[in-house]
Amino acid sequence: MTVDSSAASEPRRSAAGKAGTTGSKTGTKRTTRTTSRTTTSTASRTTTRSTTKKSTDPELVQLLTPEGKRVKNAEYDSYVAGITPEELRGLYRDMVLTRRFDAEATALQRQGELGLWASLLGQEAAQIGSGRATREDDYVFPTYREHGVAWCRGVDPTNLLGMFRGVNHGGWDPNSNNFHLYTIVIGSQTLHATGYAMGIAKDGADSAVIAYFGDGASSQGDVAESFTFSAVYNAPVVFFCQNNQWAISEPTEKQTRVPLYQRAQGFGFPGVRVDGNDVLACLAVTKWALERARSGEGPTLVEAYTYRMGAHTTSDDPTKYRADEEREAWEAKDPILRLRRYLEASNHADEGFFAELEAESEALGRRVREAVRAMPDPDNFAVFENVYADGHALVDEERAQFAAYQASFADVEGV
Ligand SMILES: Cc1ncc(C[n+]2csc(CCOP(=O)(O)OP(=O)(O)O)c2C)c(N)n1
Ligand SMILES: [Mg+2]
Repeated sequence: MTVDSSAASEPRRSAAGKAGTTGSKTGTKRTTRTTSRTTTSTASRTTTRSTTKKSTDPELVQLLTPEGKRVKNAEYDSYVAGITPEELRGLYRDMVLTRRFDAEATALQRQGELGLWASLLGQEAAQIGSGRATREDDYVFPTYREHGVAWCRGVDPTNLLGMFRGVNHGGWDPNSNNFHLYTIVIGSQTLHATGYAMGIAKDGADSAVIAYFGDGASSQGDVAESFTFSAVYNAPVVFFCQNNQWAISEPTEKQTRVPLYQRAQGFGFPGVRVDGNDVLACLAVTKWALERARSGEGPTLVEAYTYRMGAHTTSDDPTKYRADEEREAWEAKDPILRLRRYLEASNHADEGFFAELEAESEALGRRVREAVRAMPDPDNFAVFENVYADGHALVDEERAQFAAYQASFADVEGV
């Protein structure tokens, strides 16, 4: 891991319900956010949402402003206090390379090399900050968009692409990097994470589990069940919700009446809203939450407040349901730009560093492109393998039907 976790020296917080001393935690008497959203009556039904901060907005934990200014935070500073310039450059490098990889994957889909791609554009800080907060022995349960977290866990980026090309069902061994396979069934991985966390607690391990999910997933019953079980069993799990404001075409307002982090209070554990475009804040808050889990204090909900800059997937067209101004407002809060500004202002990186990184990014793009094009097509019958450990009559029947279907092409070719 790039970042030393020994800075996590702040005294442990008390258990659920007493955790909040700042406005950004649950358990405090904060007024909830009133959202101001005007729906346009255009044919495309795009929406314009207020991006100006109101006095009723819940506070974000923020350590770096969009202008790249370091701001003090009494509660979380200690978690990044020992961070070195080299580690800061490392976080920057992680975000730049992740974005480059993501752009390459999007281009590969457009060129017909991938069937689909789910871009993480805009969410680099949330993923790199939280990913770098994890320890090697922690276990990560991602959705389908956690390319930055995969990068932090040491999963080779080319391995993420096989499933999107349709040549395999996963592409990596989850136990090699303690990074579970991508999960498309929305919210279900939070249950897997909770069960896994209950298991490692029974084993007496001091590692922790982190489950990623989205604002849309927060409406799933699976997520509510995970919250209940993890709270009641005091499971060492961090629920990391990337609130990127959209669940395909549904805005967050359609998922919840309260800021998402406040949901945790009803289940009896702390929730925190962090600036999801601030890599330092995401690192600090996730370290804190993982420390709580490791020291037996149970689950935490972290809501990383961010924005999906791109389409939901390459099959989606966001211009049909949201206004350009919304995206433009979030562009000003770009996670990579703000760390660059900070690095430059504090003389932690020079032109040589940025130039080298640019070259490294291009090399990564090339490597990914070549690797995808060279991926062999799978054996047509591989899909029937590994369905049941000991085989199954129905699978045998389906395999036979498929074989007959394949054979039917031989006739056509022979005509
Ligand atoms: C159980 C289930 N229901 C519906 C879907 C279809 N679906 C795919 S992505 C998605 C939206 C998820 O939104 P969110 O949780 O906010 O994650 P994001 O895509 O924004 O990262 C939906 C409804 C699904 N994959 N699984
Ligand atoms: Mg979302």
